[in-house]
Amino acid sequence: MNRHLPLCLVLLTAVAGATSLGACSSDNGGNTSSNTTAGNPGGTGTGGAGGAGGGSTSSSGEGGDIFSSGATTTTTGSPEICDGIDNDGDGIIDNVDVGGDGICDCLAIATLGVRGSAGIGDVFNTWLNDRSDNGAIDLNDAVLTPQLLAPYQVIVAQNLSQIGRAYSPDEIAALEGWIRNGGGLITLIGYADTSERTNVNSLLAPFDVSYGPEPILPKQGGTTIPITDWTTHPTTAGVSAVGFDNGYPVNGDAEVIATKDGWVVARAKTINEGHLFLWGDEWITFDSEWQDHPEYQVEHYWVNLIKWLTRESECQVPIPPQ
Ligand SMILES: [Ca+2]
Ligand SMILES: [Ca+2]
Ligand SMILES: [Ca+2]
Repeated sequence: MNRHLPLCLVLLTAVAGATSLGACSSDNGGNTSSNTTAGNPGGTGTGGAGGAGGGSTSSSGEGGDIFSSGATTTTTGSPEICDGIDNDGDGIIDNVDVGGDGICDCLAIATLGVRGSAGIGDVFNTWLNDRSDNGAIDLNDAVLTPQLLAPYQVIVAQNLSQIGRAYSPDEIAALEGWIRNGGGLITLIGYADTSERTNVNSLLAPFDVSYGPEPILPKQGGTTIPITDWTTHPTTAGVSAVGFDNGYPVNGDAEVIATKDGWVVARAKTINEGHLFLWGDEWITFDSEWQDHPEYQVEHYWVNLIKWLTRESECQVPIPPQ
């Protein structure tokens, strides 16, 4: 899937870290407006380990049981690197997490639309850049095509009302096809634009889910509304509360993940190897929500979400205890 990544790592290895990741990011999706300027120590470390890759051809011998879920899976002894191959033969492609932060270092993630500004900070800048080699690629208003979407494992739809057009049937079909082929999409809402449901609901229509028209759960007393009623699900493990402010209900044919005051505020759906998650708000994207609210587990929620959205055979790394 992330077929551009190996070149990045080869470059990093060849020059012993002298090449910045900025050079890599332009190769990954061709988007020059991304925020991937920060060098990442994890990338250098995994690149350096690539010298032992000559022995990785023995991984073919593990093919018979690579999808075994047992903890005693035999591995090849080759270090895992971000190259689209299961180098260590443990059944998972590119499962690298040098920092042990629960975010796969090889993760290929992109955002659509524009980020919110009602809170402070942005989960897709510093936080994600510190935890994966590539950070998040900002696709903003790019025309959705199969070629554009193919490099990414996870896509986050932010405020789609500012892209200056309605998504075309071809774009809707491109995103639908990407999910059915194993992509993971999470949609956010609640940016307080009166037309904000139109574009996101058009992208969601092929999956029979949507955001309802009722603005719900505005802040009270200057603080977000705690969401506390959760379904047992991989995305909610260890999560007891996160904040919500002025979002929309999540309707349609998908598993209920969270509710508040009779409204469904999150749903999840698995489509083939792909995953779809709808959250009824955008306040989980603001760093201030987990810095100002020790009673919330927003950061842990994101780690859970990104892992669940990522295809099960790729980039799966252990989630550390909180
Ligand atoms: Ca592996
Ligand atoms: Ca690999
Ligand atoms: Ca990481």
